[in-house]
Amino acid sequence: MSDCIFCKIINGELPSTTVYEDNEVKAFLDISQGTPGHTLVVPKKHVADIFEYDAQFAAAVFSRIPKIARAIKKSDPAIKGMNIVNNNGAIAYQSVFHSHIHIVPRYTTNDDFK
Ligand code: DGP
Repeated sequence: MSDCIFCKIINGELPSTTVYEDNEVKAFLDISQGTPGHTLVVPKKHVADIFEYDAQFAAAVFSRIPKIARAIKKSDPAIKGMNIVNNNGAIAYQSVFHSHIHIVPRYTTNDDFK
């Protein structure tokens, strides 16, 4: 999709800080950094939301999450947990309409949460 921010990040037309990448997904730091290390896992194929996933695509995308989450957790001993969130539709607070999964690290205190 030519006007999609996340397609442009995946294609290297826009900068991002890559956390992980393979044939199916790219994971990069969320620009908002809700907490430090807030990461988006984004399928390389442009799909708007979960309603466009079939089982095989879902398996490919979601199977990456535990590995990426573990790597982020390992990167900082202060990370004590994580929220893993997938917003679908404007009413559910989706603002970028290229499907993505948020990984939001949680620390000893949540004082840094915005
Ligand atoms: P959502 O509201 O679930 O659609 O989340 C979209 C997220 O995308 C939001 O937390 C901010 C992030 N975001 C928006 N534009 C950019 C960008 O250009 N670069 C990066 N890294 N993140 C972005």
